[in-house]
Formats: sequence, C-alpha cells, structure tokens
Amino acid sequence: MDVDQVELRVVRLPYRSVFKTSFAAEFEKHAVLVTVRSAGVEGYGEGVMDTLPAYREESIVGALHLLREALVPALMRDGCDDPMTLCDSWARWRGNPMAKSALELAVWDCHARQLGRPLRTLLGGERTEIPVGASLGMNTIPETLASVGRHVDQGYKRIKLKIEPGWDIDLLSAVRADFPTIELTVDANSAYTLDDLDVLRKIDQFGLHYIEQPLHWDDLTDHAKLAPQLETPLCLDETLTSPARTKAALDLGACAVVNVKVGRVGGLAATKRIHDLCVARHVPMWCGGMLETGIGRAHNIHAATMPGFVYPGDTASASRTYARDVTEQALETTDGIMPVPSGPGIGVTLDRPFLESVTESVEVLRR
Ligand code: OSB
Ligand code: MG
Repeated sequence: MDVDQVELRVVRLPYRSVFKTSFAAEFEKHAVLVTVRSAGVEGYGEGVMDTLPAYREESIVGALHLLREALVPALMRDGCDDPMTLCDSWARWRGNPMAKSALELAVWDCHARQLGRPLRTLLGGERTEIPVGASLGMNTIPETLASVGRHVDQGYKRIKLKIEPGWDIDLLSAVRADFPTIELTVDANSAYTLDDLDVLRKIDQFGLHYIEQPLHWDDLTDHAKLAPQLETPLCLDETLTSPARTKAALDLGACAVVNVKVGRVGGLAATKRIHDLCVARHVPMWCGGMLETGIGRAHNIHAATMPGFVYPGDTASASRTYARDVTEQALETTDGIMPVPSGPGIGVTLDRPFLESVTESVEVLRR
C-alpha cells in the first residue's frame, strides 16, 4: 500500500477510577492514536507508552519524535507491501517497540480493511471470541474482596491482583479465604528483589497460577535464579520487549509463562513471532493489556485469537476502565467471554465527537 497521510493524535481519557500498581497511581489514559490513510481507507493504531517512562523507558514525547522524524517519513516514502515485515524495515532505529507498534498497528488495520477481512484472519486467529480475566488495581482489602466477588460473578476466568512488598500476604490470605479455588495470579510490576526470597516463598503457597514480573523491569538473570526456588511458575511482562528477548527469557528459564502485550513487544508481527516460538516450545501465553482505548483493545482482542493464547488475558470489558470510549462499538464481555469485532480490520469505528473532546493535539503528516 501507498500511505498518503498519517495522523498523530494525543488524547487524554479519564479512567472511571484510579488504577494503582506498585509503580504508579494512574487517573487517566494519555495516549498517542495513529491513523494511516491509504487510497481512501483509514486504519488505526495506539501506542502504550506513558507520559513519563514509568513502566518501561519509552515516553509519549519520545515516541512522537521518532514517529515524526523517522518512522512516518520512511513509511510514506517506501509504502508497505506486507505489514509482517514493516518493523524489520525500521531496524536501523534501535529499540522503541512501543513507538513502532503504534504505527505498525495502524498499517495492519488499514491493510485488513483494504482486503475487507477481519484482522484476526491475517494473523491466523480462528476464534471469534476469547476468554478473559481481569486485572484489579490495588485497593483496600474489603474493596478488593468485593471487587473479586463482582468479577467472579461476571464470569471473568482469572483474577489478577497487584502486589508489592508489605501488600501481599495479608491480601492473598484474605482473598484465598473467601475464594479458595478461583484461578488467581499476582503482578508485582517489578517491586521485589532476590533479597525478598522469604516473602516470595510465602506468596508461593497460595496456589497461584503464576507470579507476574516479581523482579526488576529489565531483568532476566535474577528471574532465572528465582524460578527454580518457587513452585509457582514465573510470568514475565515488562522484561519481554521483543521476540529475541522472549527467546532469551525462555532459554535462560527466566519464565515459564509469557505475557504478550502487543504494544510492548513492537506490534503484531512481533506478537505473531513470539506466539509461534511459544507454541513450538509448549509455553503457555496470554494477552496482556495497558488499559488501552477501544483501538488498542480491539487490536489486543484480534491478537488473542491466535491459538497459542491458552490462558485468559487482560482484555476485559472497556467499561471497567472507561465511562465512554473512543470507539462506537462497546467492547464488552459476557460471562468472561469477549467477542471479536467482526467487521473489516479491527472492526471498530470511531466516536468522532467524543474523540475530538478528548484530543490534546493532532497533527497530519502528508506524503
Ligand atoms: O502490568 O499488566 C500490567 C496496566 C497498565 C500497566 C501495566 C499493567 C496493567 C494492567 C492492566 O495490569 C491490564 C488491562 O486491564 O489492560
Ligand atoms: Mg504486568
């Protein structure tokens, strides 16, 4: 495809309630939404970098710079015949998988819309609905118990709790007392070190499905040291920024479960490569989320239709996070099952008046 225009739009959408993790308390989604226009067809992508580098190193201003100065000009000059190799053509600009993903996703969507096919069919995704879990932000223990109860009643297939040192054993004891058999996981977002082995051994006793990113956000070797000392499998999130890094993590034994976030690993081609690697090695994987708007959420849903996504992911109902979203379609689960939007591309259309009302800046780059 020849790309005629790329729109870079920065939005701020309020969350319905604060989302608290070991690394931040977030009140709103601040995101870059990318629109690619080719032969009268639009495609949409979303970046998952934060305002400041709180989760990984990328930031919104850094991503906008790379998009404006390098990625968008290269795309408009070269076009794109196959989105599977688009990010490879940007390899001379190192790293920055979140910025690359934002633009790559828009190209995938535009390409699928031009073919008139749902995006999942280009990725080899056969499912038309996916089972999902819910990631609960930190809250008081009574609030957490009530929230777990509501999500279990709504049919969510797995509950994930955010933990940090001092906010772990009491929380897990209370949740396991009320919900002894639910599929339960914890996510530390890098809050522990190997010095916390005693408490990590206690966390190991709660029958958790896996422990997500207990140690440093870029670490492989300490996770590889920790893994054999626990019964519970380790799952990596922050550390896994590419197919190569995922392979390194598996080779080292740093994790036995893989959280793929499309936006963190560098887009859908990278997601597909990690998927194929995990399938070949019989490693269970699931699709994480970054509280994306409907655009990023729809991409995640399509990605999670690939058969290797065997554990329930974080692509829960949009209405858990947003009172109103930028897409016209409500992305909602029924009994813990998320239907995959069936239209061309990611299958969503934009709520233009709302999108304008949450827009902080917009710029259009032309060929
Ligand atoms: O670690 O998975 C994480 C949200 C923002 C940043 C990091 C994480 C999360 C979540 C929420 O856990 C996942 C979602 O509901 O999209
Ligand atoms: Mg995580």
